Amino acid sequence: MANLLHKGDAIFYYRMNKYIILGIVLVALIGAGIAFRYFSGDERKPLDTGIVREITITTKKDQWKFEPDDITVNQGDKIVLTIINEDIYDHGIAIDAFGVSERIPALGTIKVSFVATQPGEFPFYCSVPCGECEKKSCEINGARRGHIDQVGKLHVKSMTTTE
Ligand SMILES: [Cu+2]
Repeated sequence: MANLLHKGDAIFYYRMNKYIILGIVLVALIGAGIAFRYFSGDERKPLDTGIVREITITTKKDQWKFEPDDITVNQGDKIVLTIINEDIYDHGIAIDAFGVSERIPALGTIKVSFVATQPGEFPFYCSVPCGECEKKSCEINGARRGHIDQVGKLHVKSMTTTE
């Protein structure tokens, strides 16, 4: 059969082969890329270390303050918060980034847990209107605090090497 091919045909087939080989190489590269992503634990996949981190937070009596109000955790850890309300009125806790929103009943204790999947700095705050300081006795350093002051920060340290 080959001897029936004209010279032009041979060049045509040679070029076609080049494109087919190029195509195969391309498909193989893309496939390898997908496989690498899949097996190497791409950082866009939610991280879950299986480590449980227990933290206790207290809402101090008549201070409209979470104690502690600055918390650092590792990405991928399961955070179990125990929140103790020292006040005779309700408070709340919300961490929007992790879908946390709970009421903390007066003089009550609640537990909330979530996995800190994404790294960064996230605010947490009281999500239940709880009033404010109305008398001299609850002033802190000459300032009267209230619901809007009851905020904190959650730092989630990245556990991937890209950050
Ligand atoms: Cu409040």
